[in-house]
Amino acid sequence: MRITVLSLFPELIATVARFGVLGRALDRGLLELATINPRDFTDDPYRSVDDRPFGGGPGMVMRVEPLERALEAARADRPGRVILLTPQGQRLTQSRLAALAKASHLILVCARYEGVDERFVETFVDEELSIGDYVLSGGELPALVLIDGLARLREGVLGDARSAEEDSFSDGLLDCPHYTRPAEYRGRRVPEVLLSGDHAAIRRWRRSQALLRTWYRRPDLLMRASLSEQDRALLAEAIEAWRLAGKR
Ligand code: 9D3
Repeated sequence: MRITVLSLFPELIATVARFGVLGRALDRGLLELATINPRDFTDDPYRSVDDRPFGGGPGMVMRVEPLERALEAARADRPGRVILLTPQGQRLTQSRLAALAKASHLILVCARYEGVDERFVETFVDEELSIGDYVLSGGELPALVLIDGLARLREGVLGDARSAEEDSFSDGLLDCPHYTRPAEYRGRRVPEVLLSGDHAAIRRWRRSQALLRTWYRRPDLLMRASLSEQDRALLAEAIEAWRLAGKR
């Protein structure tokens, strides 16, 4: 899979992408990342990529021509799905990530200033995505969020010990709590079941904790999750234990 990012700050994308799981995926050729700067496609002496909004008002708008030429360069040797990162987009979710991970070429367009000329969106953009309802200063960090999420879904990026399938959110639930040594820290012991060696009991405990946490912290997720009869029984039992422990 190739990802081409159109950005006025290509070094920001390239720098962040060097680290961790994503960096290793790029090193191993499991993912190809290219950046294109629309400023390199301007034709005036000031290399201006933005201009004042028709109708007046504060802020500047990204001009359509440098973006169009940058996009032409991005598609020169392979067509691609064009995604604009914008606060006006559909919310990025794990299922949207999974769908995008199947593409052969994604072209991510990052806006700065107030946004891009709407005619660019109408003419060239296939999909508009937001990463959440808060105000950032541009599309670069959202693009990196998207790229990071995509990289972990590519075959071979994660070790086979842990598949992307068993991730939190692929089954619509939050993750269970995790512990490592020491077995006691400041008088707090790790839940005994995790030390028991009883793998069926451990699996049940983890599932019940995932269900309980999702019920308590993110009831919105629980509403959409498809729970088995056994899940429902586990959750009912966990809620009862939680109430008896006086947590509420
Ligand atoms: C404060 C400026 N706002 C006008 C009232 C509009 C605005 C324009 C440009 C708000 C944010 C941005 C820059 N943001 C993005 O390009 C962006 C974004 C975001 O801010 N939040 C969540 N997801 C995304 S994806 C792209």
